[in-house]
Amino acid sequence: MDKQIFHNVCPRNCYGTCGILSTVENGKLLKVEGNPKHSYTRGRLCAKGYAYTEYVYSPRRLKYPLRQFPRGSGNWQRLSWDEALEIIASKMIELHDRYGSNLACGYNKFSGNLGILHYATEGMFRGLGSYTKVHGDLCLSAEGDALNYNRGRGELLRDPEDMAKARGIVLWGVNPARTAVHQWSFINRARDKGAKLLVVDTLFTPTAAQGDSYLQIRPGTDGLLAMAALKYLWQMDRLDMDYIQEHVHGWEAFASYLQEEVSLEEASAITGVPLEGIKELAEMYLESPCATWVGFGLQRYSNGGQSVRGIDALVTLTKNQNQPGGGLYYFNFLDIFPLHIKNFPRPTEQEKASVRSLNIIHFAQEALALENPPLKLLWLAGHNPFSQGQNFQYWQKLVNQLELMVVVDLFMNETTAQADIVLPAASPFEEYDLHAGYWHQWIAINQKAIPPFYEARSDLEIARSLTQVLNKLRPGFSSFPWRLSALDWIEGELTPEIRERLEIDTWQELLHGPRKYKLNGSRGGQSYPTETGKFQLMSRDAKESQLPALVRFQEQRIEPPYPLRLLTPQSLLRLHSQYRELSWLNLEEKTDTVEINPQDAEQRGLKAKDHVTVFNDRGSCSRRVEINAYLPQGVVVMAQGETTNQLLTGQNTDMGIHTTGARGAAFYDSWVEVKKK
Ligand SMILES: Nc1nc2c(c(=O)[nH]1)N[C@H]1C(S)=C(S)[C@@H](COP(=O)(O)OP(=O)(O)OC[C@H]3O[C@@H](n4cnc5c(=O)[nH]c(N)nc54)[C@H](O)[C@@H]3O)O[C@H]1N2
Ligand SMILES: Nc1nc2c(c(=O)[nH]1)N[C@H]1C(S)=C(S)[C@@H](COP(=O)(O)OP(=O)(O)OC[C@H]3O[C@@H](n4cnc5c(=O)[nH]c(N)nc54)[C@H](O)[C@@H]3O)O[C@H]1N2
Ligand code: SF4
Ligand SMILES: [Mo]
Repeated sequence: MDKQIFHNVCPRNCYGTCGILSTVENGKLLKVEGNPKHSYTRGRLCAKGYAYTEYVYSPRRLKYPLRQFPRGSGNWQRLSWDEALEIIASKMIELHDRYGSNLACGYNKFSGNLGILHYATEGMFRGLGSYTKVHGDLCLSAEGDALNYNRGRGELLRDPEDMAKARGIVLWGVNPARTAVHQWSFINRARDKGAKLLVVDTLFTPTAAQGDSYLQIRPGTDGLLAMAALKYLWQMDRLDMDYIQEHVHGWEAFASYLQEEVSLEEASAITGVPLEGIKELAEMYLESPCATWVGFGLQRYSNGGQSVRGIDALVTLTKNQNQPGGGLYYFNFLDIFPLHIKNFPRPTEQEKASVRSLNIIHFAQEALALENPPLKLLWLAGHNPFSQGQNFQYWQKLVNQLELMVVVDLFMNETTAQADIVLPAASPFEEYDLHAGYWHQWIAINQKAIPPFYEARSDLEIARSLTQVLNKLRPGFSSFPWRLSALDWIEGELTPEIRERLEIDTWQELLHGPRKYKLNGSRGGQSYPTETGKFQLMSRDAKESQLPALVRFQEQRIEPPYPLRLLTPQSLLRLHSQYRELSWLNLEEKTDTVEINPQDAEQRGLKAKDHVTVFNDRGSCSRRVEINAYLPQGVVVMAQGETTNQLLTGQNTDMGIHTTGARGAAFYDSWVEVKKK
């Protein structure tokens, strides 16, 4: 058979959402490459993307449904799909008959695959009428609310490709050298035309190493740095007061705050950024258009949202938001699809059924508190909470309470190890799907390019087949429209309005390759959908949410219970806990070290390679010491996930309720001590 080329999409929770061209021969995936027609991916993938040919055929991929008996024993038995689905369906029906509703059944799904058809898991539960669901987000939350308070609801819609037009770029708490490698072609295009690159990060990252300037900042103090930069510009008479009068609400209160409470010297002492650094940063904003990219790292603090409000004020008060290529870049989700797969119409009595919702960040703890009925069946998909979550003691208790725990995944991991039944998920090459990124503006259909690996099924196929079994055992049990295929759902999502913006007549045209979604012009920062129609330095909504009404620096209120702050950022060759199985990606990742500053090490009598215990009142981990002279004092770094996350303290970010239904996870508000073994 001839070689065929298919269009695929990397579905990870990643800035890239890359367009892939897959070469297939005799049903086998031979090669993957970036789609050159995709103006964001531009013919490239990251190392994880290029490893898909290993990923798809990895001998460690799950091939069949499996049952573990007893739970946690490692004693796995192969099941047929019929057997597995019948066990699950019978348990659901039994729980329904015992409790008189399906509330004892719940799911917790997260970001393993961000394809639209992966909402099938939500749809499958919605079909039950009553059920227990999940809300909130482990990844981001605070920034969305922060920007709503300042600018009103609505998307930012900065096309990241426009960063190429900027005359100055500030990368603030973002590490694209690891987390968004494709952005470099746009950053470098701007630099080729003379743009300066300034990086603000607590860690001297590979991104910082690329900067013309690097400002090392103490964790959680970015709001103060932004305030100090604004104070400096104001003192130097470099703010356009006419513009501020016209477009900004709350200037008077803000000005008296700057006047009375912000001192450059004090800001320098608290942030650790020297005075010259504060001035250099401030002056970047006078080189309009200046692009500021605020990453997710910055907001993983109990004052993270308030820090973002401050940075946003710096961007806007210096008039950069209006400039082509300038302004604030952040998460840029095209929230355009109707998502019929999780919003399909149901019978009236089901519409009235009650649903319980748990915050993903405190899922296990909240689940344990449920009564009448307790949670008895849990379905996990696209999520590895036993590695990436926190508060494992609650998770363990929850597992003990469950009568059935089902996990859908492609590989065994810390979470499948706790399951009764594990169902093998299809890889992106084995299913149709539809994708919109959360950073660029490309929309794409992911084609089914190869047959499923052994008995793997997509989350949609699993939802369809379980629904069928439920309705066979108990007619009318679920209203999930199981007859609809992947392509039926995709057709329904590509509404006439969306097709118009993609400049296609029929949805099938998208099968021939991704398209860029045309925006209806940009708002340009002239008027804001806020209560006052202006950019708000003072927000009534914020005040009503018991937050500071004014944009200002918010000190962290937590008294550090241990001397060293633990940072656990993303790593280059992992996507959180994913890809550990692949030999191609196992070159450089160190998961057994704790990086520590030389003075902190000396105080504790530690030398490189020493075996140590990193601990707090939550738990303890064995690690080897790595001395890192670039680390600020008082900060240690460990790879996230696995055992590390037992040390997290479960704090919330200050904001997030409006955007995701719950405040976010302040992963970096965690503290530890290190001692020699
Ligand atoms: N290779 C790879 N790429 C990924 C991922 C991955 O796991 N691996 N994960 C994806 C996902 S889900 C996400 S959410 C994104 C996240 O990607 P980014 O938005 O880049 O966010 P983080 O990597 O969490 O943090 C960015 C930087 O913030 C810095 N930082 C921490 N605290 C502070 C602070 O107080 N102030 C300042 N100024 N900086 C601080 C960290 O040192 C880090 O370098 O990456 C995505 N891309
Ligand atoms: N310490 C610390 N912890 C963190 C963070 C941090 O900065 N520090 N960052 C947080 C962030 S930003 C995030 S986004 C979360 C990520 O949290 P998770 O989403 O739980 O992380 P992953 O390890 O990516 O787990 C996704 C799982 O989905 C599976 N999967 C992939 N494709 C599919 C599919 O098609 N179907 C199904 N059913 N499963 C699939 C993968 O194999 C993997 O097991 O971690 C958070 N945890
Ligand atoms: S992990 Fe991110 S950058 Fe890498 S191929 Fe996937 S979407 Fe692209
Ligand atoms: Mo994330």
